[in-house]
Amino acid sequence: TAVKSYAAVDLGASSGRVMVGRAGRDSLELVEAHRFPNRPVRTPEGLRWDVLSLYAGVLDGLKAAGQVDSVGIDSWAVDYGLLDADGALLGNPVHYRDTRTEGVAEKVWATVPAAELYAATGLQYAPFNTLYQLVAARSSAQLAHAERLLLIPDLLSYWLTGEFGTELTNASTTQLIDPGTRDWSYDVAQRLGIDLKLFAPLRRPGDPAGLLQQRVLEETGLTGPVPVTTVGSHDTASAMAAVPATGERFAYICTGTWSLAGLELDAPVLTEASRAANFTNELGLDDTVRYLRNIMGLWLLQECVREWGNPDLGELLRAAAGVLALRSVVDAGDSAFLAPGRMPERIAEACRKSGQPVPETPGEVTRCILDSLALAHRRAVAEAQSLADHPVDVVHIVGGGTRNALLCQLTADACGLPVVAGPAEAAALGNVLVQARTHGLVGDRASMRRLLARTQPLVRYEPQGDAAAWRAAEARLA
Ligand code: ADP
Ligand code: LRH
Repeated sequence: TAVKSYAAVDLGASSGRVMVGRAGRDSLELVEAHRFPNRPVRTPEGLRWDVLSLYAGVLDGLKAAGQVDSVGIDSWAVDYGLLDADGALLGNPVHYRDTRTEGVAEKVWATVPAAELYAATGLQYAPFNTLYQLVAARSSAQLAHAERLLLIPDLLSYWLTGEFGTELTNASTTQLIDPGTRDWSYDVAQRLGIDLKLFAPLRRPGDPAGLLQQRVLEETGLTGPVPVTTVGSHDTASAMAAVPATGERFAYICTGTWSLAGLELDAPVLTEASRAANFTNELGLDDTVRYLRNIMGLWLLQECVREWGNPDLGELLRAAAGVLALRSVVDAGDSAFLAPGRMPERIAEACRKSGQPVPETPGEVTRCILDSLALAHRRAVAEAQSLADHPVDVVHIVGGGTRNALLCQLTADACGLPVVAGPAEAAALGNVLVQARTHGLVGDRASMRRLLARTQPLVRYEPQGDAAAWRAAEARLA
């Protein structure tokens, strides 16, 4: 039977990669063509993405990938580039961890109260939602000169094809989409003075997104025509599409720079209790809702490792495994940990403030981070089930964090549920599968998941240890 090759461009906050997926009716194989660091730059104006270096990585990756039948692009959410009337990029895209949105939410809520905003958009409060970024930029010269706003994957797609579009799953992270109509929230935008004409027309996973331009073909050595196919361009939407669940009663945790923990639902949960618990309703593939909470994730560890001069991760995790469990925990959902810098000290301060032993060695700090993440996973999985009235009996972990066996075991222990870990490159696999489906190689979402469960190496962790210890640790943070 036919096997086709798809290039998945997947840009995470810590690294970008171009993966090649070979998919057939009963086969799925993923190989890495090229991986490159994603290093934000602190300029005098603030924290910026080095989007040209990312684009160079994409071109190198497509060259290394060789001839493919189609290309799909996904990346982290919320951020964007602005283009002038000539289609030229205006400045470097602002990083969602930049401080420009500090204090902006209060201004927004004075016009559209937080409860109304939640009812209209279903999005959790996060200072970096595109809506707050645009309000923060309202009087900037750059925005005044902008004709077009392209979310990061749409910007790269534009550079590759010359065509504009706004992909829906990622658009749902702007806080300008109504999860009920799956169209723009015209009223919210108008009241906040956000010009929706900046956005290119919406497109959905599976829609054609143009062909690689002649210059791109020359640069990459590919032979045209090579189509770009719209995928779930939000990395978390693509990762969810690659959760290898075999039933309906599952929770998922996408672990990488962030931990995104929650459920796949048919309809948004817009209750006041859900808003108070800060759960978000982002849009997934095929009219699904990604009901989840953002947890700081392995960002906490990445920042410590950077501060410690990049010691070996394996050794650090072995040291952490030897540290007394649940000695001290921090609230891994706290946006106090959002900004970069001084992470070991900030974690120590949080432990001191809550009257717990202060972790000193890198092994102790690492253990504190992993225990805290597992505890936040437990809370999110439990609260999502009760807020959405959707019980689960298994937790799927996907993303880079599946390579961290200690984190997976602690998550199983904390949740009191079996954990199935894998695939690690879930976003790239979801990206490949949507391309394969568009070109007729796989069927619906359930058959995509069955294919994953059959072909991808997965590791199962049974819950162990003392459930009371997790309850007690949770109480310490209350
Ligand atoms: P993102 O897409 O957000 O950049 P990834 O999904 O690539 O993130 O996950 C990156 C994280 O995965 C790293 O920060 C690290 O904590 C973890 N990780 C990657 N490789 C390993 C490994 N070999 N052992 C343990 N953890 C790993
Ligand atoms: C993960 C992610 C997450 C968003 C964050 C900004 O990469 O896309 O879903 O909340 O980045």
